[in-house]
Amino acid sequence: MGYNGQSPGPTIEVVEGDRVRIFVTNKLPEATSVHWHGQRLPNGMDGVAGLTQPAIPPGKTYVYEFTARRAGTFMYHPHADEMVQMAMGMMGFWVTHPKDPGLMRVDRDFVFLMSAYDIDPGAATPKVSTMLDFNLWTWNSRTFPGIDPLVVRQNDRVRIRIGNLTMTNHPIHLHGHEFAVTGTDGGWVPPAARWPEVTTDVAVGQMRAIEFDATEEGDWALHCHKAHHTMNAMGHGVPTMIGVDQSRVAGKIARLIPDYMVMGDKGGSMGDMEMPLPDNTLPMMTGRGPYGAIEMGGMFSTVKVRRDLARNDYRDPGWYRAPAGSVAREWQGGDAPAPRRAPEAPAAADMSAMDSARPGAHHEQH
Ligand SMILES: [Cu+2]
Repeated sequence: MGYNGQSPGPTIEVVEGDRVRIFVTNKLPEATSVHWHGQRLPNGMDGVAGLTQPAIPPGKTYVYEFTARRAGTFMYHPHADEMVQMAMGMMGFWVTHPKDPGLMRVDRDFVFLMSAYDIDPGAATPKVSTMLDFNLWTWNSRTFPGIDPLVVRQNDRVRIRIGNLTMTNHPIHLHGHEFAVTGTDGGWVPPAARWPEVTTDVAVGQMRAIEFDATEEGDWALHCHKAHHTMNAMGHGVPTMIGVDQSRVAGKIARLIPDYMVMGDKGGSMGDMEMPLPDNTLPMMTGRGPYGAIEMGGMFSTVKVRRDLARNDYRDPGWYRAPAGSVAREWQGGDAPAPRRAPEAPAAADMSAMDSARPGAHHEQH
């Protein structure tokens, strides 16, 4: 599904003040509409089926027409049978550039739309009645390692626009740099109202533009901070096996099920395991980096900051080559210093002395 055969649909880019006419032909077997999320427009162009227009019947073409009055970042999605149509990937991005090209100028301007799907391993059709328990968390309907890196030149001013059309919030975290939220669905954030961040939560139905100066060379992780959002489909309700000795039973099961794997008695690390998977199933997490497995899937990518990119050449430069001596390494300097323990807790008598010094601390005893 999606729009024009893709999900997300095409990113629509216009300039502030442009008069825009959009033809929407409904090739679905059911009615639809398109809502232009965040736009200032005539009420009848807002795309809420039943409220501001009749739903677009299957096979019919409707036209939307309005002036892009405000610069910023917007989204579009159906406002008819939303649960089904959005679960099937119908959504897209809209960027209205400022009329003054010098306003909020950046060197690199990225957009990605977050969407979530619930697709059983081996299946191809998303479950359309899932409310919260999705199993694929995507940027532009892709999961890591299938998401391109964001390639920038050192000292570039970088903007990343992030829209959330999933059913939960996503704390988006950037490594190695501080950023400011410079835009929301409501427009640019005035400079005096910004503060430095390394993580910003993007709530349901929201859009955030973050900006930073890419001063630090390297391959910097950019990801959602919910751990299960950087994984692909996995069994729900997997039991915790840490500390369980499965060695005796494993051999017996393997005689019955040749592909059987002992899982997780030392932890859940899956990055280096090759499990047999049903067709049409994404591995849970399989990215590989220069130092081994990157145990990530889902909402994860990298911002690759390089000093030596040719002008306007933003092809993937490969992995960062760290200067000698600047990578975490095994300690080879003789005995490591002994770990320092926390000082002993104060004796009970001291504790009560401290408590009684605090006004109101001993209410119960009085
Ligand atoms: Cu998330």
